[in-house]
Amino acid sequence: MDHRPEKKAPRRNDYRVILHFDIDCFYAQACANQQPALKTVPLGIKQKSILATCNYAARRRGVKKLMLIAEARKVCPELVIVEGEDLTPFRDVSKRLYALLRSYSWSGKTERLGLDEVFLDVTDVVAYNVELLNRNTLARSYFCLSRTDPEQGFEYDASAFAGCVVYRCGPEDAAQAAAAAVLDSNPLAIRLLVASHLANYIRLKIEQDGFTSSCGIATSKLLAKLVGDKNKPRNQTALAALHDDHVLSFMDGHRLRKVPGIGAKTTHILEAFVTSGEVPDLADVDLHTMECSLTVGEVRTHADISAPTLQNLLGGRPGSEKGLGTKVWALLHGVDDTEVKPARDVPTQISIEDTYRGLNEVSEVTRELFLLSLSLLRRMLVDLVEDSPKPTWLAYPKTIRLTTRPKTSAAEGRPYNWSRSSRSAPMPGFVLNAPAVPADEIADRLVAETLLPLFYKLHPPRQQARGWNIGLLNVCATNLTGGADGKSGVANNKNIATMFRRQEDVLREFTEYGSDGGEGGGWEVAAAASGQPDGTAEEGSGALAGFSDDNTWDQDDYGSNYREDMEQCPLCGRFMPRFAQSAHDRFHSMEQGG
Ligand code: DCP
Ligand code: MG
Repeated sequence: MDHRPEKKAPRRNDYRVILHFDIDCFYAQACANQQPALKTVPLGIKQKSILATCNYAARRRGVKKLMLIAEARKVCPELVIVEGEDLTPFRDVSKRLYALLRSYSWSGKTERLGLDEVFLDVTDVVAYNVELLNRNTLARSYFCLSRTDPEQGFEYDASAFAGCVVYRCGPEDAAQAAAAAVLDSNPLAIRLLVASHLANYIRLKIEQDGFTSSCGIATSKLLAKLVGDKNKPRNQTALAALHDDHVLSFMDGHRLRKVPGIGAKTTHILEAFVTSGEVPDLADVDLHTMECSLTVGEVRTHADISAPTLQNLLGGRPGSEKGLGTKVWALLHGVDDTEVKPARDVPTQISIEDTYRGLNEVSEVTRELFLLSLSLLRRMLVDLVEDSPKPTWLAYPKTIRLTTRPKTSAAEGRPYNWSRSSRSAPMPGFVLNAPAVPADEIADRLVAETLLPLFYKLHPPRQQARGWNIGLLNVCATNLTGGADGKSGVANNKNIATMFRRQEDVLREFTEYGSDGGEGGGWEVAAAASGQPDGTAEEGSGALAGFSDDNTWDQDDYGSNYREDMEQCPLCGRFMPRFAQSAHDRFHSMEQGG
């Protein structure tokens, strides 16, 4: 008798149309816009000793994202390198581009992923415009961008797709796909075709704002993100996969690790199972040395793999997401029903952090807390204060939290989240005096009156003799109210000030200690985050962490050169050399909310 599991394929819903935009070499374009001479040279953006990114001229010469500066210089001696430590300009551009993208959404379903990626659910806009099509005059169609103002729109040729198309099982002539749409009257193909013109129009608008981008057009976030990657930079691709078989063959060719939602741990477990039939103990997993070329197809078609077996393999591990096996089984089939989350006007929290080689002196800690406070204030002013007609706080953080972590060395093999501990206090009312009072005055007071006292509670002066050895400081403005929850609307300065006075009387301080993660990895972070007494989420719980368990929607291939000293980020699952960790921590801390 055959005991092979039943391989029941999950059902895919194709009723949505989703666009995934990704700005090309984001930091590099942002810098080049500020210094146009950089537009024509191979350009790398430096953070500590690595390249956060590089432009495509540099990539053509062999430079890669996250390469060591020294190596990049060797590969491309003419590479121009620009400092990219200060993320403020990138965040500001990100916010502006996001607002532009949002303006094309009718449903408000516009979700950011990191600083330079946005999903738009345009199902409603597309359905409206499909209704408007006249089969006899397709080449002279008009795309309505507004339901109420017919003058807002553009002319387009609806007899052809805009940009590239992956049709049936591979990239084929867009004309063929258009034929499927028009001649065969395939409603899905028609919707994707119409959406491809909207994507093209929006990309042009982004270009008018100075940025080229890439876009994927499909029926889920998963498929849109994967297909958008097929033609980069400055291009777009629609996945006109009209039948289950087409979707499966599209998925099958991808490396497992490239699938958003399938992370390093999952990949490792599945690889061991597929290649040797063994189920590895997670404690034995050495994700640092993991190389995996396993494809989706190899796993999906494996005789012993099904939804229940995946649930056995992946589910039930400490901290693992409920239903992980079923989710992975769905992803292998190109099925992803997760919604594009509606936009928020203000972030849920704002945090700024940096890493250090071990701070031990009060003066060092004071200086760093001051710099972090300044950045935090700047961020708060950008994200929470509306400038016109006069500066008005849209939302206000009721709590300020300080988190620290000791410095560890690579040799100790500590997980990223090891020994993080935090203390929180009410946010002092004087921060509201910004922007009228200069930020450095407020930052000075914040350090002296709030942050240093919190620091001493975490690290009593009597312990200084043993060495505080601070490896990370994070200052977080959290527990936002006002516009933040989308309910209370816009608050004005006066009642915010009243609120501050009241809460300083009422709010009690609380302490939380980071879990000593043990095995490390994102599951532990998620667990640590869930226990926030103020009900807010921990760093990374914005776009990225909202998506996945042990993994990320935003993965890169970090190459194999750095494996000997690699560390996995628990927030997004990326591997990176330890020296890159600091820049990467900051990358996450800057991308929250908004
Ligand atoms: N970034 C970072 N550290 C990482 C990943 C990204 O600092 N580990 C920053 C630099 C990038 C930006 O975020 O410019 C966007 O990340 P992407 O992965 O989208 O990379 P790029 O936009 O630079 O390049 P691409 O053209 O491949 O999208
Ligand atoms: Mg990008």
